[in-house]
Amino acid sequence: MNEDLETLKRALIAADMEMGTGAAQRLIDAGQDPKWILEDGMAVAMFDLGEMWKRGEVFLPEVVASAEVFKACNAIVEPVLLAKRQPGDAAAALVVLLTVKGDLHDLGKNMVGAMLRTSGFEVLDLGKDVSADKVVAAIREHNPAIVGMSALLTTTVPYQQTVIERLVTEGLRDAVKVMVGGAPVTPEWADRIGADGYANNAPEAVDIAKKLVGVTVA
Ligand code: B1M
Repeated sequence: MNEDLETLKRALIAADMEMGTGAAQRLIDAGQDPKWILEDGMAVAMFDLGEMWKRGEVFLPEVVASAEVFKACNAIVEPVLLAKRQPGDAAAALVVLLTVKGDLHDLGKNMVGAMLRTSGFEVLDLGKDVSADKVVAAIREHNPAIVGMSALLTTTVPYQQTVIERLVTEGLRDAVKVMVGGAPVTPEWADRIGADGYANNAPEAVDIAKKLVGVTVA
């Protein structure tokens, strides 16, 4: 157990900006792996916060505040992650990344984007609340290898299917691989909607993206 990582998790849950950014900085200064800080620390804390929210132990304003602390800590950790960028075999591959229409959750999607960039992918981030129209336009304009869709709400997950169906009607489905993710998304759902890949977390998203563009994963 790392004391600073535990402090960072506690700070995210308590929405304590000073404690959070301080712990994130100490972890970085100590040379800790940014992927580990993000996945084993920050993502876990937000999941725990979600469970507390479900149990009525915290409320929306507190979650909004925690998300702000998350962003500030991410601003300390992500540059170190990106500095480790290894162009590698995936360098030529472009990923268009987005959170689907109706959904404003973007912390996980941003984490996926950062880890893809670190692993040599180019990433065009369309942001959150993104419509199928925008996805179609981005594919036509940028010709990506992969479209990656994140969804965090049970009410917005079906929009991943809407986008895939739209790609079919636009004659674009064979031009691009589709990867889906987000906390409520399952491998079964990904299969059902005909996605090419599903990932449970950001490091896994990198492995799946590499497989989708034909790069051997060690
Ligand atoms: Co919201 N929220 N939220 N929220 N929120 C959840 C999702 C919820 C599960 C909380 C709960 O009730 N326990 C619940 C959804 C319930 C449901 O759908 N059945 C919920 C709700 C209800 C809501 C609102 C409706 C609340 C309201 O207004 N009454 C509202 C909806 C707004 C909207 O989107 N239209 C809302 C709002 C918000 C905030 C704005 C306050 C904030 C988001 C801030 C932001 O993102 N900028 C927020 C937060 C922070 C959460 C929780 C607590 C944490 C989400 C998060 O950031 N996790 C969340 C609880 C939970 O998820 N258990 C919750 C950290 C992040 C690193 O993890 O996003 O899962 P995650 O990403 C992971 C993996 O999923 C994966 O990799 C990431 C890294 O490992 N992954 C991918 C993600 N995308 C991927 C894409 C891939 C591959 C992997 O390929 C393309």
